[in-house]
Amino acid sequence: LVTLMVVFGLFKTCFSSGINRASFPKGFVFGTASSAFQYEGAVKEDGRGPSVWDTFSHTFGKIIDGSNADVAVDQYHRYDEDVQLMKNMGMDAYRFSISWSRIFPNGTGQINQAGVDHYNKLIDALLAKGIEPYVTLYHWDLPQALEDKYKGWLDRQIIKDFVVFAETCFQKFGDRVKHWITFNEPHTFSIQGYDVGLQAPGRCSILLHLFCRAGNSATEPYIVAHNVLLSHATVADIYRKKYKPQQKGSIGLSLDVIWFEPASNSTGDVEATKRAQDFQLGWFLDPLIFGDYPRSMRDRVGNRLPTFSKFEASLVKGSLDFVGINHYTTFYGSNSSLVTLLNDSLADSGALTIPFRNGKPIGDRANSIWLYIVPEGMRKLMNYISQKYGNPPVIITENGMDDPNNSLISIKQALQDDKRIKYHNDYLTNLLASIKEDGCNVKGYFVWSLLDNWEWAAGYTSRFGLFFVDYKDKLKRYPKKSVEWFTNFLNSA
Ligand code: PSG
Repeated sequence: LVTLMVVFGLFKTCFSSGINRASFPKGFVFGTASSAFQYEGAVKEDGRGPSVWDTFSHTFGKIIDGSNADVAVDQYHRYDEDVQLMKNMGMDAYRFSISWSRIFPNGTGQINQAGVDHYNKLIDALLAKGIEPYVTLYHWDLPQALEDKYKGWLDRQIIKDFVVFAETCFQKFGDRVKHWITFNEPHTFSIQGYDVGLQAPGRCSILLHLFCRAGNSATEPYIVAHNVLLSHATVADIYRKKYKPQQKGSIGLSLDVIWFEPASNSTGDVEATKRAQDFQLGWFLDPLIFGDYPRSMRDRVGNRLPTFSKFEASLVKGSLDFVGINHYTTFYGSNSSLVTLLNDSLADSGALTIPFRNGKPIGDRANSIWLYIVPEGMRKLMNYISQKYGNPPVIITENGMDDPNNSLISIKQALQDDKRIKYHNDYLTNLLASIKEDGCNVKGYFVWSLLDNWEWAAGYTSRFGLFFVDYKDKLKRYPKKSVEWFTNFLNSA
């Protein structure tokens, strides 16, 4: 009887809602995602130059476990093995990023051929196994040289240097790479890097510069975001005119979006929740689709918000073939002027967004303090984008959850990730409903992440992988139960 129950239980977790690849439209892409700094390691090999994240992670007190990504999960050397893992699951695609300072160790100038060779090998290994590369050009690892030279994203010179880096990638890899993501989460790195200082380059002015030596939390996040938008648009324009006609690829970017649910149905909270979404998704997607920042941002930020010239506005507007969305969680939104005390960009929205109401969490929590599990948020977000922005093609470029890195439990226990299976099953069920029942134009889904990896300021304390990485034994990879689930999902029917 016990055996029967176990078998039945397994059956239930595996097939409960009965969805699988065949439930999705033909051609829908399934993949896993990663980024160079979190995966590669080999930070001093083959001529790679340092990035702002090397500097930041080696600064005392910035990473909770005092770790760095000098080795990370060593994908620089183990890409063949990792590609085989994707292949075994039946994944269609792999999203990874190119380290700018491997290609240009000084950010500009001389190309480092060894860096180009590495990505050629990775791309060829993927294609040899029938896996499509989706390439992110900028996943936060700015060459330190450009930070030193002119403060990186704060200076307009960055646009020119990013264009050279991007064109080099199109020239070297564009014969085989057909999906380009210029930027990963400009909202996250503008806020974390320049408003609260919790990520590289660690600039802020909150709390009288107690956390950060330099920075201006009221202006710099907006300047950074503006230069990112202009960089994206310039590169997209060049790609479409010079490379796309032969290479026939597509170009977009990835935006992090928390779904916000009004904390109450009061007008104040409902309006505040709309503003919160303007200040997160709208900050980037309004310019990219409509050609300007949201009205609420222009009104509230005033002359601290940079403006687009007529030419720039027309360059930015429509500069996407698809919208990449990194979606993990849902928070409540409420009206609040309390946060203005901080005198930073977060205060400007006049909205408080937190995962609690009356002391009760909005959903079950994963390991990250910001990651609450609310699967319906996925469907609501897809509908919001479709309705507000004219149903553009969307790719979910990240979705996933983490477990703690718990050294007290055995590997065998750590592989039993039923919570992750349920997370993906439930988010995918909602995504499917947004496509099939609501008509949202979603084209693909990438799991964050293939492997456990180095989670920025959280270091190695967080495990987002479908595969467990044994940091104590030569970085061996072990499939969690979710690997079996995805293998069934992708190969049945
Ligand atoms: C994404 C979304 C939120 C916070 C952090 C991220 N959120 O909803 O509050 S960062 C993002 C990133 C990747 C990370 C991964 C997990 O692109 O590099 O490892 O998500 O944090």
